[in-house]
Amino acid sequence: MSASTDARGARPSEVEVAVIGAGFAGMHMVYKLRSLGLSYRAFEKGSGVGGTWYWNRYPGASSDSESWVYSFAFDKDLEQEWNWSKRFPEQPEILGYLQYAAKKFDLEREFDFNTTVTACTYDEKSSRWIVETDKGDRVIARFLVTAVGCLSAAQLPQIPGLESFKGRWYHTGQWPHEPVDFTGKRVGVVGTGSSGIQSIPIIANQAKHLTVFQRTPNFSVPARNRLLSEQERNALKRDIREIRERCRWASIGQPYDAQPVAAMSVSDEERRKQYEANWAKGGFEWMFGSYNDLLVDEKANDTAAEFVREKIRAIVKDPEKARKLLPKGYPIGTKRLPLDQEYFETYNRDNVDLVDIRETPIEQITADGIQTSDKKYELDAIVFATGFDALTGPVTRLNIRGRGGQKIEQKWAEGPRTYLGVATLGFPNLFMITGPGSPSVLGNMPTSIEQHVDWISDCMLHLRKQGATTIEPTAAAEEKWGQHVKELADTTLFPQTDSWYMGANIPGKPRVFMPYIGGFGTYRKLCNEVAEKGYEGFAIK
Ligand code: NA7
Repeated sequence: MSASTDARGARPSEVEVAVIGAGFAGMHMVYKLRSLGLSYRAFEKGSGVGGTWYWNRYPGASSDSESWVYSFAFDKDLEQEWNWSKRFPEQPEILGYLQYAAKKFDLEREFDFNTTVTACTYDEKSSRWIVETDKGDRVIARFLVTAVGCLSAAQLPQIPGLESFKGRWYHTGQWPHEPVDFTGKRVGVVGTGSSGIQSIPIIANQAKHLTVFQRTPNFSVPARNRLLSEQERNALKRDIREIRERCRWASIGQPYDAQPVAAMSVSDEERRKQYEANWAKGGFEWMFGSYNDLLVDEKANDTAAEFVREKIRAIVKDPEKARKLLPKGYPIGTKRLPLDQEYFETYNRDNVDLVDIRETPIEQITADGIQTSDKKYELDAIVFATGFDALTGPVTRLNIRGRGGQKIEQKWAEGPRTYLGVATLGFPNLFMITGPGSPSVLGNMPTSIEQHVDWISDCMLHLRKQGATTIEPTAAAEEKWGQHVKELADTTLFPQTDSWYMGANIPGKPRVFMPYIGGFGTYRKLCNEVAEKGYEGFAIK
Protein backbone atom coordinates (compact mmCIF):
# COMPACT_ATOMS: atom_id res chain seq x y z
CA MET A 1 0.00 0.00 0.00
CA SER A 2 1.25 3.51 -0.75
CA ALA A 3 0.02 6.77 0.69
CA SER A 4 -2.08 7.37 -2.41
CA THR A 5 -3.89 4.03 -2.23
CA ASP A 6 -6.12 2.65 0.48
CA ALA A 7 -5.87 -0.75 2.20
CA ARG A 8 -7.38 -2.44 -0.87
CA GLY A 9 -4.93 -0.74 -3.19
CA ALA A 10 -7.61 1.57 -4.60
CA ARG A 11 -7.16 5.31 -5.00
CA PRO A 12 -9.09 7.14 -2.28
CA SER A 13 -11.49 9.89 -3.25
CA GLU A 14 -10.87 11.87 -0.06
CA VAL A 15 -7.36 12.88 0.94
CA GLU A 16 -5.44 15.53 2.80
CA VAL A 17 -3.61 16.87 -0.22
CA ALA A 18 -4.10 16.95 -3.99
CA VAL A 19 -0.87 17.55 -5.91
CA ILE A 20 -0.77 18.53 -9.58
CA GLY A 21 2.39 17.84 -11.57
CA ALA A 22 5.15 15.23 -11.59
CA GLY A 23 8.25 17.29 -12.29
CA PHE A 24 10.89 18.16 -9.72
CA ALA A 25 8.22 19.92 -7.62
CA GLY A 26 5.47 17.30 -7.68
CA MET A 27 7.89 14.44 -7.09
CA HIS A 28 9.50 16.22 -4.17
CA MET A 29 6.13 17.18 -2.69
CA VAL A 30 4.79 13.64 -2.88
CA TYR A 31 8.00 12.22 -1.39
CA LYS A 32 7.64 14.65 1.49
CA LEU A 33 3.93 14.06 2.09
CA ARG A 34 4.49 10.34 2.18
CA SER A 35 7.30 10.68 4.71
CA LEU A 36 5.01 12.84 6.87
CA GLY A 37 2.18 10.32 6.67
CA LEU A 38 -0.24 12.72 4.97
CA SER A 39 -2.62 11.17 2.46
CA TYR A 40 -2.67 12.50 -1.09
CA ARG A 41 -3.60 12.04 -4.69
CA ALA A 42 -1.23 13.23 -7.37
CA PHE A 43 -2.06 13.92 -11.01
CA GLU A 44 0.09 14.35 -14.08
CA LYS A 45 -0.93 15.09 -17.65
CA GLY A 46 2.11 13.34 -19.16
CA SER A 47 2.63 9.60 -19.24
CA GLY A 48 5.54 9.73 -16.81
CA VAL A 49 7.55 11.87 -14.43
CA GLY A 50 9.77 14.70 -15.65
CA GLY A 51 7.72 17.90 -15.96
CA THR A 52 9.76 20.39 -17.99
CA TRP A 53 12.09 17.57 -19.02
CA TYR A 54 9.24 15.36 -20.08
CA TRP A 55 7.87 17.98 -22.48
CA ASN A 56 10.93 19.91 -23.67
CA ARG A 57 12.65 17.22 -25.76
CA TYR A 58 13.83 19.56 -28.50
CA PRO A 59 17.37 19.14 -29.84
CA GLY A 60 19.87 20.76 -27.49
CA ALA A 61 17.47 21.11 -24.54
CA SER A 62 19.67 21.53 -21.51
CA SER A 63 19.63 22.97 -18.03
CA ASP A 64 21.48 26.24 -17.56
CA SER A 65 22.19 25.32 -13.94
CA GLU A 66 25.15 23.07 -13.29
CA SER A 67 24.21 19.43 -12.95
CA TRP A 68 25.36 18.94 -9.40
CA VAL A 69 23.02 21.65 -8.12
CA TYR A 70 20.24 20.94 -10.62
CA SER A 71 19.13 17.96 -8.57
CA PHE A 72 17.26 16.84 -5.47
CA ALA A 73 18.95 17.62 -2.18
CA PHE A 74 16.72 15.52 0.04
CA ASP A 75 18.61 12.25 -0.17
CA LYS A 76 22.31 11.79 0.48
CA ASP A 77 22.48 8.40 -1.19
CA LEU A 78 20.90 9.69 -4.39
CA GLU A 79 23.45 12.47 -4.75
CA GLN A 80 26.31 10.00 -4.19
CA GLU A 81 24.91 7.34 -6.51
CA TRP A 82 24.05 9.45 -9.51
CA ASN A 83 26.89 10.32 -11.89
CA TRP A 84 26.30 13.42 -13.96
CA SER A 85 28.23 13.21 -17.18
CA LYS A 86 28.44 16.91 -18.01
CA ARG A 87 28.71 20.32 -16.42
CA PHE A 88 25.28 21.33 -17.77
CA PRO A 89 22.96 18.34 -17.97
CA GLU A 90 21.03 17.75 -21.16
CA GLN A 91 17.36 16.82 -21.33
CA PRO A 92 17.76 13.02 -21.77
CA GLU A 93 20.07 12.84 -18.78
CA ILE A 94 17.82 14.98 -16.54
CA LEU A 95 14.80 12.94 -17.52
CA GLY A 96 16.83 9.78 -16.83
CA TYR A 97 17.77 11.17 -13.43
CA LEU A 98 14.15 11.95 -12.54
CA GLN A 99 13.05 8.50 -13.71
CA TYR A 100 15.82 6.95 -11.64
CA ALA A 101 14.74 8.95 -8.56
CA ALA A 102 11.11 7.98 -9.17
CA LYS A 103 12.12 4.30 -9.17
CA LYS A 104 14.44 4.61 -6.21
CA PHE A 105 11.78 6.28 -4.07
CA ASP A 106 8.95 4.29 -5.56
CA LEU A 107 7.16 7.45 -6.66
CA GLU A 108 5.74 6.34 -9.99
CA ARG A 109 2.83 4.44 -8.47
CA GLU A 110 1.86 7.53 -6.46
CA PHE A 111 0.81 9.48 -9.56
CA ASP A 112 -2.18 9.18 -11.83
CA PHE A 113 -0.44 9.72 -15.17
CA ASN A 114 -2.13 10.66 -18.45
CA THR A 115 -4.59 12.56 -16.29
CA THR A 116 -5.39 16.20 -16.85
CA VAL A 117 -6.90 18.20 -14.03
CA THR A 118 -9.92 19.94 -15.50
CA ALA A 119 -11.22 21.88 -12.46
CA CYS A 120 -10.29 22.68 -8.88
CA THR A 121 -13.19 24.13 -6.92
CA TYR A 122 -13.14 25.30 -3.33
CA ASP A 123 -16.21 24.24 -1.40
CA GLU A 124 -16.78 26.77 1.35
CA LYS A 125 -19.17 24.59 3.36
CA SER A 126 -16.73 21.74 3.84
CA SER A 127 -13.56 23.84 3.48
CA ARG A 128 -12.32 21.33 0.94
CA TRP A 129 -11.04 21.40 -2.61
CA ILE A 130 -12.84 19.33 -5.22
CA VAL A 131 -10.43 18.28 -7.91
CA GLU A 132 -11.81 16.91 -11.16
CA THR A 133 -9.94 15.27 -13.99
CA ASP A 134 -10.51 14.25 -17.60
CA LYS A 135 -10.58 10.64 -16.38
CA GLY A 136 -13.72 11.32 -14.39
CA ASP A 137 -12.02 11.55 -10.97
CA ARG A 138 -13.63 13.70 -8.33
CA VAL A 139 -11.23 13.94 -5.43
CA ILE A 140 -11.87 15.86 -2.24
CA ALA A 141 -8.79 17.31 -0.59
CA ARG A 142 -8.11 19.67 2.28
CA PHE A 143 -5.10 21.18 0.51
CA LEU A 144 -4.38 21.82 -3.14
CA VAL A 145 -0.74 22.05 -4.19
CA THR A 146 0.13 23.18 -7.70
CA ALA A 147 3.48 21.78 -8.80
CA VAL A 148 2.98 22.78 -12.41
CA GLY A 149 6.22 24.65 -13.09
CA CYS A 150 6.66 28.19 -14.32
CA LEU A 151 7.23 27.50 -18.00
CA SER A 152 4.83 24.76 -18.94
CA ALA A 153 2.01 26.57 -20.75
CA ALA A 154 3.40 26.58 -24.31
CA GLN A 155 2.63 29.62 -26.43
CA LEU A 156 2.04 29.29 -30.14
CA PRO A 157 1.95 32.55 -32.09
CA GLN A 158 -1.26 33.40 -33.91
CA ILE A 159 0.10 33.39 -37.44
CA PRO A 160 -2.56 32.96 -40.13
CA GLY A 161 -2.32 29.88 -42.30
CA LEU A 162 -0.61 27.41 -39.95
CA GLU A 163 -3.34 24.86 -40.57
CA SER A 164 -2.55 24.93 -44.29
CA PHE A 165 1.12 24.03 -43.81
CA LYS A 166 1.86 20.69 -45.51
CA GLY A 167 5.09 19.98 -43.66
CA ARG A 168 5.49 19.11 -39.96
CA TRP A 169 5.56 21.77 -37.32
CA TYR A 170 6.68 21.59 -33.70
CA HIS A 171 6.69 23.67 -30.52
CA THR A 172 9.88 23.21 -28.51
CA GLY A 173 7.86 22.87 -25.30
CA GLN A 174 5.70 20.06 -26.71
CA TRP A 175 8.28 18.08 -28.59
CA PRO A 176 7.36 14.59 -29.87
CA HIS A 177 8.72 11.57 -28.03
CA GLU A 178 9.91 9.86 -31.18
CA PRO A 179 13.18 11.19 -32.67
CA VAL A 180 12.75 14.04 -35.15
CA ASP A 181 15.17 13.86 -38.05
CA PHE A 182 15.77 17.04 -40.01
CA THR A 183 18.33 15.47 -42.35
CA GLY A 184 17.88 16.78 -45.88
CA LYS A 185 15.08 19.14 -44.78
CA ARG A 186 14.56 22.86 -45.11
CA VAL A 187 13.73 23.99 -41.59
CA GLY A 188 12.47 27.30 -40.21
CA VAL A 189 12.91 28.20 -36.53
CA VAL A 190 10.74 31.01 -35.16
CA GLY A 191 12.09 32.49 -31.92
CA THR A 192 15.49 33.13 -30.43
CA GLY A 193 14.98 32.75 -26.69
CA SER A 194 16.78 30.03 -24.74
CA SER A 195 14.99 27.22 -26.58
CA GLY A 196 15.77 28.65 -30.02
CA ILE A 197 19.35 29.42 -29.06
CA GLN A 198 19.89 25.90 -27.72
CA SER A 199 18.30 24.14 -30.68
CA ILE A 200 19.48 26.27 -33.63
CA PRO A 201 23.12 25.01 -33.70
CA ILE A 202 21.98 21.38 -33.60
CA ILE A 203 19.23 21.78 -36.18
CA ALA A 204 21.67 23.65 -38.44
CA ASN A 205 24.04 20.74 -38.23
CA GLN A 206 21.38 18.31 -39.36
CA ALA A 207 19.18 20.20 -41.76
CA LYS A 208 19.84 20.85 -45.42
CA HIS A 209 18.98 24.49 -44.78
CA LEU A 210 17.90 26.47 -41.75
CA THR A 211 16.14 29.83 -41.76
CA VAL A 212 15.90 31.57 -38.40
CA PHE A 213 13.02 34.04 -37.99
CA GLN A 214 14.15 36.47 -35.31
CA ARG A 215 11.91 39.07 -33.69
CA THR A 216 14.29 40.39 -31.02
CA PRO A 217 18.03 39.81 -31.18
CA ASN A 218 19.10 38.19 -27.93
CA PHE A 219 22.15 38.45 -25.78
CA SER A 220 23.67 35.06 -25.07
CA VAL A 221 26.80 33.91 -23.28
CA PRO A 222 28.73 30.69 -23.78
CA ALA A 223 27.79 27.73 -21.60
CA ARG A 224 31.15 26.03 -22.14
CA ASN A 225 29.54 22.73 -21.44
CA ARG A 226 31.97 19.85 -21.07
CA LEU A 227 32.31 16.35 -19.73
CA LEU A 228 33.06 16.07 -16.01
CA SER A 229 36.09 14.03 -15.07
CA GLU A 230 35.92 11.29 -12.46
CA GLN A 231 38.11 13.43 -10.25
CA GLU A 232 35.82 16.45 -10.54
CA ARG A 233 32.74 14.34 -9.85
CA ASN A 234 34.34 12.90 -6.75
CA ALA A 235 35.30 16.34 -5.47
CA LEU A 236 31.77 17.62 -6.11
CA LYS A 237 30.26 14.66 -4.29
CA ARG A 238 32.59 15.25 -1.38
CA ASP A 239 31.61 18.93 -1.12
CA ILE A 240 28.00 18.70 -2.20
CA ARG A 241 26.45 19.44 1.20
CA GLU A 242 28.45 22.62 1.52
CA ILE A 243 27.66 23.61 -2.09
CA ARG A 244 23.93 23.11 -1.49
CA GLU A 245 24.03 25.17 1.68
CA ARG A 246 25.60 28.02 -0.30
CA CYS A 247 22.83 27.73 -2.89
CA ARG A 248 20.18 27.93 -0.17
CA TRP A 249 21.29 31.39 0.92
CA ALA A 250 22.60 32.85 -2.33
CA SER A 251 20.77 35.44 -4.38
CA ILE A 252 19.93 33.19 -7.34
CA GLY A 253 20.09 29.83 -5.59
CA GLN A 254 23.43 29.07 -7.21
CA PRO A 255 26.66 28.43 -5.32
CA TYR A 256 28.00 31.91 -6.11
CA ASP A 257 26.94 35.51 -5.72
CA ALA A 258 27.78 38.82 -7.32
CA GLN A 259 30.96 40.33 -5.93
CA PRO A 260 30.34 43.28 -3.59
CA VAL A 261 31.88 45.49 -6.27
CA ALA A 262 30.17 47.87 -8.69
CA ALA A 263 31.20 47.61 -12.34
CA MET A 264 31.56 51.37 -12.51
CA SER A 265 33.92 51.47 -9.52
CA VAL A 266 36.72 49.72 -11.39
CA SER A 267 38.77 50.82 -14.39
CA ASP A 268 37.70 49.90 -17.94
CA GLU A 269 40.74 47.68 -18.18
CA GLU A 270 40.02 45.79 -14.99
CA ARG A 271 36.37 45.33 -15.94
CA ARG A 272 37.25 43.98 -19.35
CA LYS A 273 39.71 41.54 -17.80
CA GLN A 274 36.99 40.30 -15.48
CA TYR A 275 34.45 39.95 -18.32
CA GLU A 276 37.01 38.08 -20.45
CA ALA A 277 37.90 35.71 -17.61
CA ASN A 278 34.24 34.92 -16.92
CA TRP A 279 33.51 34.58 -20.66
CA ALA A 280 36.20 31.90 -20.82
CA LYS A 281 34.66 30.13 -17.83
CA GLY A 282 31.12 30.20 -19.27
CA GLY A 283 27.78 29.94 -17.51
CA PHE A 284 25.51 32.37 -15.67
CA GLU A 285 28.37 33.44 -13.45
CA TRP A 286 29.37 35.74 -16.29
CA MET A 287 26.45 38.00 -15.42
CA PHE A 288 25.28 37.04 -11.95
CA GLY A 289 28.59 36.21 -10.31
CA SER A 290 30.39 39.36 -11.38
CA TYR A 291 29.51 42.96 -10.51
CA ASN A 292 26.59 43.77 -8.25
CA ASP A 293 25.21 46.73 -10.22
CA LEU A 294 24.74 45.18 -13.67
CA LEU A 295 20.97 44.89 -13.33
CA VAL A 296 20.36 48.16 -11.53
CA ASP A 297 22.66 50.70 -13.16
CA GLU A 298 22.25 51.39 -16.85
CA LYS A 299 25.83 52.50 -17.34
CA ALA A 300 27.14 49.35 -15.69
CA ASN A 301 24.76 47.26 -17.75
CA ASP A 302 25.94 49.00 -20.95
CA THR A 303 29.50 47.86 -20.29
CA ALA A 304 28.36 44.23 -20.12
CA ALA A 305 26.03 44.60 -23.10
CA GLU A 306 28.71 46.21 -25.22
CA PHE A 307 31.16 43.45 -24.31
CA VAL A 308 28.74 40.83 -25.65
CA ARG A 309 28.00 42.90 -28.76
CA GLU A 310 31.74 43.06 -29.46
CA LYS A 311 31.92 39.29 -29.15
CA ILE A 312 29.04 38.90 -31.63
CA ARG A 313 30.74 41.25 -34.12
CA ALA A 314 33.96 39.28 -33.75
CA ILE A 315 32.30 35.87 -34.16
CA VAL A 316 29.82 36.50 -36.99
CA LYS A 317 31.68 36.96 -40.28
CA ASP A 318 28.85 38.27 -42.47
CA PRO A 319 28.40 41.93 -41.45
CA GLU A 320 24.73 41.93 -42.43
CA LYS A 321 23.97 38.91 -40.25
CA ALA A 322 26.04 40.43 -37.44
CA ARG A 323 24.07 43.66 -37.70
CA LYS A 324 20.78 41.80 -37.38
CA LEU A 325 22.05 39.74 -34.46
CA LEU A 326 23.23 42.69 -32.35
CA PRO A 327 20.88 43.10 -29.39
CA LYS A 328 19.93 46.67 -28.71
CA GLY A 329 17.30 48.78 -26.99
CA TYR A 330 17.09 46.80 -23.77
CA PRO A 331 19.53 46.00 -20.95
CA ILE A 332 21.37 42.69 -20.99
CA GLY A 333 19.97 40.19 -18.50
CA THR A 334 16.49 41.71 -18.39
CA LYS A 335 15.27 39.05 -20.79
CA ARG A 336 16.22 35.61 -19.46
CA LEU A 337 19.87 35.29 -20.47
CA PRO A 338 20.45 32.17 -22.58
CA LEU A 339 23.59 30.08 -22.35
CA ASP A 340 24.70 28.76 -25.71
CA GLN A 341 26.94 26.34 -27.44
CA GLU A 342 28.26 27.93 -30.63
CA TYR A 343 25.05 29.86 -31.26
CA PHE A 344 26.54 32.91 -32.94
CA GLU A 345 29.10 30.70 -34.74
CA THR A 346 26.19 28.87 -36.38
CA TYR A 347 25.46 31.96 -38.51
CA ASN A 348 28.82 31.43 -40.24
CA ARG A 349 27.48 28.26 -41.83
CA ASP A 350 26.46 28.46 -45.48
CA ASN A 351 23.20 26.63 -44.79
CA VAL A 352 21.90 29.15 -42.24
CA ASP A 353 19.96 32.32 -43.01
CA LEU A 354 18.60 34.90 -40.64
CA VAL A 355 15.40 36.87 -41.20
CA ASP A 356 14.71 39.92 -39.08
CA ILE A 357 10.94 39.81 -38.80
CA ARG A 358 10.75 43.33 -37.46
CA GLU A 359 12.20 44.53 -40.78
CA THR A 360 10.18 42.07 -42.87
CA PRO A 361 7.28 40.73 -40.77
CA ILE A 362 5.81 37.26 -41.19
CA GLU A 363 2.53 37.71 -43.09
CA GLN A 364 1.32 34.15 -43.19
CA ILE A 365 2.17 30.52 -43.24
CA THR A 366 1.40 28.87 -46.54
CA ALA A 367 1.19 25.23 -47.60
CA ASP A 368 4.92 25.14 -48.28
CA GLY A 369 6.55 27.74 -46.06
CA ILE A 370 6.56 31.15 -44.44
CA GLN A 371 5.64 34.30 -46.33
CA THR A 372 7.18 37.53 -45.02
CA SER A 373 6.52 41.02 -46.35
CA ASP A 374 9.63 40.54 -48.46
CA LYS A 375 9.62 36.98 -49.77
CA LYS A 376 8.49 33.40 -49.40
CA TYR A 377 10.70 30.90 -47.56
CA GLU A 378 10.04 27.34 -48.67
CA LEU A 379 10.16 24.97 -45.72
CA ASP A 380 9.63 21.29 -44.95
CA ALA A 381 9.39 21.84 -41.19
CA ILE A 382 8.78 24.73 -38.81
CA VAL A 383 9.97 24.84 -35.20
CA PHE A 384 8.21 27.32 -32.95
CA ALA A 385 10.61 28.23 -30.15
CA THR A 386 8.13 30.88 -29.10
CA GLY A 387 8.03 30.37 -25.36
CA PHE A 388 5.38 30.13 -22.71
CA ASP A 389 2.63 31.93 -20.86
CA ALA A 390 5.09 32.11 -17.98
CA LEU A 391 4.43 31.87 -14.26
CA THR A 392 0.70 32.52 -14.20
CA GLY A 393 -0.27 30.45 -17.28
CA PRO A 394 0.38 27.04 -15.71
CA VAL A 395 -1.85 27.97 -12.74
CA THR A 396 -4.66 29.76 -14.55
CA ARG A 397 -5.01 26.84 -16.98
CA LEU A 398 -6.12 24.61 -14.09
CA ASN A 399 -9.55 26.19 -13.90
CA ILE A 400 -9.24 27.04 -10.20
CA ARG A 401 -12.23 28.60 -8.46
CA GLY A 402 -11.91 29.85 -4.92
CA ARG A 403 -14.27 31.41 -2.42
CA GLY A 404 -17.50 32.66 -3.98
CA GLY A 405 -16.68 30.83 -7.23
CA GLN A 406 -14.03 33.39 -8.14
CA LYS A 407 -11.70 32.19 -10.89
CA ILE A 408 -8.02 32.67 -10.21
CA GLU A 409 -7.57 34.36 -13.61
CA GLN A 410 -10.25 36.90 -12.61
CA LYS A 411 -8.44 37.63 -9.38
CA TRP A 412 -5.19 38.05 -11.32
CA ALA A 413 -6.73 40.06 -14.17
CA GLU A 414 -4.38 42.96 -13.48
CA GLY A 415 -1.41 40.76 -12.61
CA PRO A 416 -0.84 38.01 -10.07
CA ARG A 417 -1.58 38.87 -6.44
CA THR A 418 -0.08 36.53 -3.89
CA TYR A 419 1.47 36.44 -0.46
CA LEU A 420 5.07 35.17 -0.64
CA GLY A 421 4.24 33.77 -4.08
CA VAL A 422 2.93 30.67 -2.37
CA ALA A 423 -0.70 31.50 -1.50
CA THR A 424 -3.42 33.88 -2.60
CA LEU A 425 -6.36 35.44 -0.77
CA GLY A 426 -9.74 33.96 -1.62
CA PHE A 427 -8.23 30.54 -2.33
CA PRO A 428 -7.83 28.96 1.12
CA ASN A 429 -5.46 26.01 1.48
CA LEU A 430 -4.07 26.49 -2.01
CA PHE A 431 -0.28 26.37 -2.15
CA MET A 432 1.64 27.16 -5.32
CA ILE A 433 5.15 25.76 -5.57
CA THR A 434 7.31 28.51 -7.15
CA GLY A 435 4.24 30.65 -7.77
CA PRO A 436 4.33 34.24 -9.06
CA GLY A 437 5.70 36.58 -6.38
CA SER A 438 8.36 34.08 -5.29
CA PRO A 439 11.94 34.01 -6.68
CA SER A 440 11.17 30.91 -8.82
CA VAL A 441 12.66 31.44 -12.29
CA LEU A 442 15.24 33.91 -11.00
CA GLY A 443 17.08 31.10 -9.30
CA ASN A 444 18.08 27.50 -9.55
CA MET A 445 14.68 25.79 -9.76
CA PRO A 446 15.37 22.71 -7.61
CA THR A 447 16.63 25.02 -4.83
CA SER A 448 13.48 27.16 -5.08
CA ILE A 449 11.31 24.04 -5.16
CA GLU A 450 12.96 22.46 -2.13
CA GLN A 451 12.41 25.59 -0.07
CA HIS A 452 8.71 25.74 -0.99
CA VAL A 453 8.11 22.02 -0.46
CA ASP A 454 9.68 22.24 3.01
CA TRP A 455 7.84 25.42 3.91
CA ILE A 456 4.46 24.15 2.69
CA SER A 457 4.74 20.82 4.47
CA ASP A 458 5.86 22.49 7.71
CA CYS A 459 2.84 24.74 7.39
CA MET A 460 0.51 21.74 6.94
CA LEU A 461 2.00 20.11 10.03
CA HIS A 462 1.56 23.34 11.97
CA LEU A 463 -2.12 23.45 11.04
CA ARG A 464 -2.56 19.84 12.05
CA LYS A 465 -0.94 20.51 15.42
CA GLN A 466 -3.19 23.53 15.94
CA GLY A 467 -6.26 21.55 14.95
CA ALA A 468 -6.85 24.23 12.32
CA THR A 469 -8.57 23.54 9.03
CA THR A 470 -7.79 26.51 6.82
CA ILE A 471 -5.02 28.97 6.06
CA GLU A 472 -5.29 31.97 3.78
CA PRO A 473 -3.32 35.20 3.42
CA THR A 474 -4.79 38.34 4.95
CA ALA A 475 -5.64 41.17 2.56
CA ALA A 476 -3.11 43.43 4.28
CA ALA A 477 -0.25 40.91 4.01
CA GLU A 478 -1.00 40.21 0.37
CA GLU A 479 -1.20 43.89 -0.49
CA LYS A 480 2.08 44.60 1.30
CA TRP A 481 3.83 41.70 -0.40
CA GLY A 482 2.63 42.83 -3.81
CA GLN A 483 3.94 46.33 -3.13
CA HIS A 484 7.25 44.94 -1.94
CA VAL A 485 7.67 42.73 -5.03
CA LYS A 486 6.90 45.73 -7.25
CA GLU A 487 9.13 48.15 -5.38
CA LEU A 488 12.05 45.75 -5.59
CA ALA A 489 11.51 45.24 -9.31
CA ASP A 490 11.32 49.00 -9.82
CA THR A 491 14.82 49.43 -8.38
CA THR A 492 16.12 47.28 -11.25
CA LEU A 493 16.27 47.57 -15.02
CA PHE A 494 13.87 44.65 -15.56
CA PRO A 495 10.60 46.60 -15.96
CA GLN A 496 12.02 48.47 -18.99
CA THR A 497 12.10 45.35 -21.11
CA ASP A 498 9.45 43.37 -22.94
CA SER A 499 10.07 39.94 -21.47
CA TRP A 500 8.11 36.96 -20.23
CA TYR A 501 9.06 38.05 -16.68
CA MET A 502 6.82 41.05 -17.44
CA GLY A 503 4.11 39.04 -19.19
CA ALA A 504 4.97 41.06 -22.31
CA ASN A 505 5.25 38.01 -24.60
CA ILE A 506 1.54 37.26 -24.32
CA PRO A 507 -0.85 39.60 -26.13
CA GLY A 508 -3.18 41.22 -23.60
CA LYS A 509 -1.37 39.94 -20.50
CA PRO A 510 -0.94 42.64 -17.84
CA ARG A 511 2.51 44.16 -17.77
CA VAL A 512 3.74 43.27 -14.30
CA PHE A 513 7.12 41.97 -13.18
CA MET A 514 6.09 38.66 -11.66
CA PRO A 515 8.98 37.08 -9.73
CA TYR A 516 10.40 38.28 -6.40
CA ILE A 517 13.78 39.85 -7.08
CA GLY A 518 15.02 40.52 -3.55
CA GLY A 519 17.31 37.48 -3.62
CA PHE A 520 16.62 33.85 -2.90
CA GLY A 521 18.45 33.78 0.45
CA THR A 522 16.60 36.89 1.63
CA TYR A 523 13.31 35.36 0.55
CA ARG A 524 14.08 32.14 2.44
CA LYS A 525 14.79 34.19 5.56
CA LEU A 526 11.50 36.08 5.18
CA CYS A 527 9.55 32.85 4.74
CA ASN A 528 11.25 31.37 7.81
CA GLU A 529 10.37 34.46 9.84
CA VAL A 530 6.74 34.27 8.76
CA ALA A 531 6.60 30.64 9.95
CA GLU A 532 8.41 31.40 13.21
CA LYS A 533 5.85 34.10 13.98
CA GLY A 534 3.03 31.56 13.70
CA TYR A 535 2.50 32.21 9.98
CA GLU A 536 2.28 35.94 10.25
CA GLY A 537 0.16 37.48 7.53
CA PHE A 538 -2.05 34.43 7.24
CA ALA A 539 -5.48 33.91 8.76
CA ILE A 540 -5.62 30.44 10.29
CA LYS A 541 -8.95 28.96 11.30
P1 NA7 B 1 11.28 32.72 -24.71
O1 NA7 B 1 12.47 33.04 -23.92
O2 NA7 B 1 10.00 33.37 -24.35
O3 NA7 B 1 11.63 33.00 -26.23
C1 NA7 B 1 10.63 33.01 -27.21
C2 NA7 B 1 11.17 33.54 -28.50
O4 NA7 B 1 10.15 33.51 -29.47
C3 NA7 B 1 11.62 34.98 -28.40
O5 NA7 B 1 12.72 35.17 -29.25
C4 NA7 B 1 10.41 35.73 -28.90
O6 NA7 B 1 10.71 37.01 -29.41
C5 NA7 B 1 9.95 34.82 -29.99
N1 NA7 B 1 8.52 34.99 -30.27
C6 NA7 B 1 7.49 34.89 -29.40
N2 NA7 B 1 6.34 35.11 -30.02
C7 NA7 B 1 6.64 35.36 -31.31
C8 NA7 B 1 5.86 35.66 -32.46
N3 NA7 B 1 4.54 35.80 -32.38
N4 NA7 B 1 6.51 35.86 -33.61
C9 NA7 B 1 7.85 35.75 -33.68
N5 NA7 B 1 8.63 35.48 -32.64
C10 NA7 B 1 8.04 35.28 -31.47
O7 NA7 B 1 10.98 31.14 -24.69
P2 NA7 B 1 12.01 29.95 -24.67
O8 NA7 B 1 11.25 28.70 -24.82
O9 NA7 B 1 13.14 30.19 -25.58
O10 NA7 B 1 12.58 30.01 -23.22
C11 NA7 B 1 11.74 29.95 -22.10
C12 NA7 B 1 12.51 29.66 -20.89
O11 NA7 B 1 12.69 28.26 -20.77
C13 NA7 B 1 13.88 30.14 -20.83
O12 NA7 B 1 14.00 31.46 -20.56
C14 NA7 B 1 14.49 29.27 -19.78
O13 NA7 B 1 14.12 29.71 -18.49
C15 NA7 B 1 13.90 28.00 -20.06
P3 NA7 B 1 10.65 38.32 -28.45
O14 NA7 B 1 11.93 38.30 -27.67
O15 NA7 B 1 9.44 38.14 -27.55
O16 NA7 B 1 10.52 39.45 -29.38
